[in-house]
Amino acid sequence: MSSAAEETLIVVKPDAVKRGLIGEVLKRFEARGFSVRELRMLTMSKGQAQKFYAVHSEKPFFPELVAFISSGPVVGAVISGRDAVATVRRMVGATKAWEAAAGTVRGDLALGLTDNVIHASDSSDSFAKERAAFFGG
Ligand code: FUP
Repeated sequence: MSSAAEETLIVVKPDAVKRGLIGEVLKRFEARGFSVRELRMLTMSKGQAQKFYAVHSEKPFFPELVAFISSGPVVGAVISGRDAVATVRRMVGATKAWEAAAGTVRGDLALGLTDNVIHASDSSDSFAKERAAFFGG
């Protein structure tokens, strides 16, 4: 049994903020037993978005991704708790929201690909980089 306390980053994306889903998304992680450690609403500049999504910079969808994530306010939260990275990713669901299982954030709230409601770090290494890109420093 794994019980390591970890931190991860979620970002409630512009589509979800516009739809009034900030509380619905955060509630799910709190209800599961995670704690919100840091929380901020901001609109990313194009440069900040490029840094945040640097891992995808060579992908064909990178320009679309950067344009979308910087298109309006987002809410970033550092989520803390047992096995946070993997468990939060399971709660988020499949990238293509139409393929995401019911009960996951995307499976219950989204139908898009780029506009798929939420980002969550895929490793502790990604978390460190994304936290720096989102909160600064
Ligand atoms: P995920 O980790 O599930 O958020 O998904 P990925 O890291 O594979 O992709 C990062 C983001 O790029 C996803 F939120 C969706 C978006 N994306 C596209 O917009 N087009 C694609 O073809 C693939 C991914």
